[in-house]
Amino acid sequence: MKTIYNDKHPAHAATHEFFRGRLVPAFETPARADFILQAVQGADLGPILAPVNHGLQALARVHSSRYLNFLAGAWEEWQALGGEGDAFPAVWPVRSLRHDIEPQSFAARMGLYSMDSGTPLTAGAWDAAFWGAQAALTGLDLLLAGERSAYVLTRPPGHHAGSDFFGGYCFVNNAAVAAQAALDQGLKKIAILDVDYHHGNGTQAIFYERADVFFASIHGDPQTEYPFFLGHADEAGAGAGLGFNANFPLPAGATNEQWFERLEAALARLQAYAPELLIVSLGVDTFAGDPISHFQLDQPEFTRLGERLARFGLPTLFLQEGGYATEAIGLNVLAVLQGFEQGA
Ligand code: OKP
Ligand code: ZN
Repeated sequence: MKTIYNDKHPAHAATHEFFRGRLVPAFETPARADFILQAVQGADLGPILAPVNHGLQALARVHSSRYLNFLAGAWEEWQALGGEGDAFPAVWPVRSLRHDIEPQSFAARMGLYSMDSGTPLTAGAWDAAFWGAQAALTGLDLLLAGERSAYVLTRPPGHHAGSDFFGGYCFVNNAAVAAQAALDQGLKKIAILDVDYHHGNGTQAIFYERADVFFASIHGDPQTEYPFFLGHADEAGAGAGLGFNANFPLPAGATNEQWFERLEAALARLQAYAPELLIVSLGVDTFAGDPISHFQLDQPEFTRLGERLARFGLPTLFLQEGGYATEAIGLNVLAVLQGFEQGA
């Protein structure tokens, strides 16, 4: 399996994030991707390629242009204001406040375009996120040229980012960009399977009213787990998209048996949809040792996941999402990818 490595990822390097009332060391760090790269290289998984620039247009197919313009210039604006350290939002347009007018104030736009205060906007966030999406598009190219699978090694992750907001460490929704690009190149039905511990609210929302992308997700119950405000089992899609969204929330602390049972249920829904391409939002924060999550998967289960996805039998694009047990992340990801290769 080929890996597309976003070598611009270190440009996004937050030192701290807000957690329980104070700044704590950031969980989403460059070291995560470094460990994965090391594991992929050490195992000789296959060639490691650089992303090819497909331009901004592919991002604009799923993100609003005012949001992309904001992201591209945010660091400069923050610097011009004398911002010290990373930028964080502090005010949000909640219910009854307006979203149609884009305020001049940078602080106001930080809130308009974000969903939480846990996502530091750094000097290199845009560069890293832009090239992450390019890496996803490059991986898609490989599949469209006939490869059976590809792995996109990138950070920051993408699945929480909506059409016009960042959050949950995410800025550009790589899975959505890749799915839309596949449709734009003539495919008709795309399946996205999100196995990250956290519900992929951004991906779900982007395709919620559409029938050409089926989004299925297994995740910690939003009653207690981030992103809290989306990811419930009754979210089935709307309008033309009704019936093309499926959520499988599990309580924090769920067993591996429960997790694989939900995986089967999710795959059954996707299979009935008869998609042409599978995009996997591959978070490995389902790992038993993850510091911010509460499932129990370990390396044998990650291998089993990879084998099962191989038996699903579709061209498969793996996109890196979460996973915060930094020292273990490389072997956890590798277990999925090698399981996939073995499960051919
Ligand atoms: C991103 B991805 C922990 C607070 C949690 C948000 C979690 C985002 C997870 N200090 N903040 O889905 O792995
Ligand atoms: Zn996650």
